[in-house]
Amino acid sequence: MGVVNVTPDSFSDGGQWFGAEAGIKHGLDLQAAGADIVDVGGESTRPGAQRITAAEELSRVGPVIRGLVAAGVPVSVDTMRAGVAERALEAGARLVNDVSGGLADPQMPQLVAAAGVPYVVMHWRGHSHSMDSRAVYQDVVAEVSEELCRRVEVVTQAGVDPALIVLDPGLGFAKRPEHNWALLTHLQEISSLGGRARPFPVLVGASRKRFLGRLLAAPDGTPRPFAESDDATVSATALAAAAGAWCSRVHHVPGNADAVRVAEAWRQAVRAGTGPAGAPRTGEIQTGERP
Ligand code: PMM
Repeated sequence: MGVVNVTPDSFSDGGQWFGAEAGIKHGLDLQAAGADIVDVGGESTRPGAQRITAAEELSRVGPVIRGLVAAGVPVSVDTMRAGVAERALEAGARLVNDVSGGLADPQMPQLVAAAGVPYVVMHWRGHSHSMDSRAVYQDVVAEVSEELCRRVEVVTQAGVDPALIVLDPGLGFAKRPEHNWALLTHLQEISSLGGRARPFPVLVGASRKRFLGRLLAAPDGTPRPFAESDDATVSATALAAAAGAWCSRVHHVPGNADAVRVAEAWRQAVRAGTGPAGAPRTGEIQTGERP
């Protein structure tokens, strides 16, 4: 999933694709680079961000969604507002990506249910201005799973088909770096919500997030700038996809599209119990010999 943030202030790419023409061009570039879905959002969720009005949000995303849909691009809308999602779906968006999992706007689950489209339900504890103070967990994997489980109950009660739900641990949203790493390494638990027989597809949004910038900090502690953590994002995508993630939401597609293919080949080989055709099995490689 390639990201088009039609905002002046998103933390990782704010201002770059602000304006319909720039947003449409960027969405087309993301698709050409290998994105299967282009996610269009108009409201920044960077920590500390203040909300904009629904009218402003719609005026940002509407023209970009219409332009991309007209060009045949599969589009998702990144919004917490049912009214914005409704207009986006009318304009041809095919998926609703709600970072609040239906908490910010109680009308959202009914709207998605009536539309019958896939619904990304992300783990969320509150709006951006207050999320850092909510990053308190005893057992982050168990608590995020429980809180997502509750959201699944609420949205399915509102009529959303469970087969159309995609779960997202919400990396960086009310999460400290150690929380993000714990969640990334326990995607199976998120997918099965602690024991369901039928797992949910999982979307991971690690791209350019602060925990990657901090991991890659300079010796003096200065975090790596966002745009320079794309290689780390590719690594996270490969590991998440190899662990079974359904989708990786990223700002810079090429390396990530390759990583998804590598991970898929990896998973196939694991399932088949062999490596790619012609490759020797691990047991056949002698010490010191290069395969
Ligand atoms: N992260 C951001 C925005 N939307 N949607 C989902 N499903 N998952 C995420 O992790 C997510 C998201 C914030 O990142 P950005 O402002 O750089 O796009």
